[in-house]
Amino acid sequence: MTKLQINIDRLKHNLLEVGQIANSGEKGYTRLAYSKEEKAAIEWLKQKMINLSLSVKQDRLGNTFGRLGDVDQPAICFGSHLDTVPEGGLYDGALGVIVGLECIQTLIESGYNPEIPLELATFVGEEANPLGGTFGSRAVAGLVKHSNKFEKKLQSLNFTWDDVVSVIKKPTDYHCYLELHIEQGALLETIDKKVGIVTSIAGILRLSVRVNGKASHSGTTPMKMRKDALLDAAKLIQTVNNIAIDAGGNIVATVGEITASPNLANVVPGQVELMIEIRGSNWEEMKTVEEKIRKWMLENIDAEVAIAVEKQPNALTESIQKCIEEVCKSRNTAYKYMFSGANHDANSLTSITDVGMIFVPSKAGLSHHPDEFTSWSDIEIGANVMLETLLKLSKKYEKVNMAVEKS
Ligand code: HGY
Ligand code: MN
Ligand code: MN
Repeated sequence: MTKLQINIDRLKHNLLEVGQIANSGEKGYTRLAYSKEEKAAIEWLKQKMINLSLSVKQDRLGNTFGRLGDVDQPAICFGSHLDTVPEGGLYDGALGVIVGLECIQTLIESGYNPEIPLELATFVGEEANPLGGTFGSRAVAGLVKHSNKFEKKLQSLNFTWDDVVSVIKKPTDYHCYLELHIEQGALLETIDKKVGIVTSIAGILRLSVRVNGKASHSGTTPMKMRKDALLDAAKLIQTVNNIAIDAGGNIVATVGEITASPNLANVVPGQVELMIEIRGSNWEEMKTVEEKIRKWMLENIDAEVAIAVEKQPNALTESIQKCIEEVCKSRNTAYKYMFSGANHDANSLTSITDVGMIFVPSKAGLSHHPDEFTSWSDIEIGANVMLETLLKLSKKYEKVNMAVEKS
C-alpha cells in the first residue's frame, strides 16, 4: 500500500508566503510577539484554515486553532508559533505551523475520518518578550502566575488578567500535542540523521542582576578610586561562563541582555542591569550553578539579584516518542533520540497533555539568525514522519475510544 505523502511544493509555497510577512531581505524576518506582523501572519493562517473549512477559534490573547472534527471531543493538537526574534530566520516556529497545515490538508484530501479530531494551533509570543517566552502556550496550559507587576505588563500590551484566565484549556480538550521544529543545533547534521525524537526540553532559569558602581568623571577619577559597575559586570560575565563550562552536562549559561548607565563615553559606569540565563536538563544542576554565581557575587561585587524566570526541564511522553520511532523505522528514516536545549511551546503543553516533538536538521546548527536554513528534502522527510505519526496516533486513540465504549 503506497504511503500517504505531503505535497512539498504546496508546503514550500506556504512557508515562503507566510515568510514574506515581515521579511526584511538580508536582515531576516522580524515578527515580534504581539506585533502587527505577528497578527498579519496569524490572519494569513486563519484564512488558510477557513479555506479548509476547519472550525476556527482565536482566543483573547491571539492563540489560534483550526479543528477538523467534533469540537466536543478530545483532539490531537499540533502546531508551533509564528512570532520570531528580531532579524530571525524563516523556519523557527513557522515551519512547525506550515508542516501542520500541510498535514491537515493532506489528511482532508485523503478523506481522513475525523473520529479523532485534529487541531492545528499557533501560539502567540513564543520568543522572549515582556510577558515571558512561550506566553501564549503557557497561558493555554494555565501556567501564567498573577502579580500586580505582571498585570501592569499585560495592560501595556492591551491585555487584561481576565484575558489570560479566559484562554486556559482543560486536559480533556486533548489526547496529545505534537510539534515539528528545526533543531536549532548541529547534532543531526553532524551525525547525518534526518529526524530528532525529543526526549526532554531544557529548563530555563533567568536571574535579573543589578550591578552597583559609582558614576564619576572618566578623565579625573584615578583608576584606583573608581567603582566601575561595567568592569564588575564584565568579571561577573566571565565567572558565569567559567562556572557553566565547569558544570558540564547539558548546562549552558548566557548573558545576552545588558544595559549600562549612564552609558556615556566620559562617565565611569554607575550601574549595570543584566540578565543571566541558565539552561539544562537537570533542575538540581541548574540550581547549583545559580548558587555558585550568587556566592561569587556576594564575595566580589556590589549587586542585587532577583529570579526572573523559572521553567523546569520537562520529559516528553515516551509512548509518543516510540510512535515517532516506529514511523521512522517503517520509512527507513535515520533518527536520533535527543535533548532540546531550546525551549518550545511543547514544553508548556506537557502540563496538560501528552507531548511529542520531531526535530529536523538545521544547517550548521544556526538559528535566531537570517541565515537559518533547513533543506526542502529534509523538510519533506520530517513532514512525512509527522503526517504518519498523526495517523498512527489517531488510530491509537480510536482504539482507546472503542475500548472505553465497550467497557
Ligand atoms: O528561547 C528559546 O529557547 C526559544 O527559541 N524561544
Ligand atoms: Mn521556536
Ligand atoms: Mn526561537
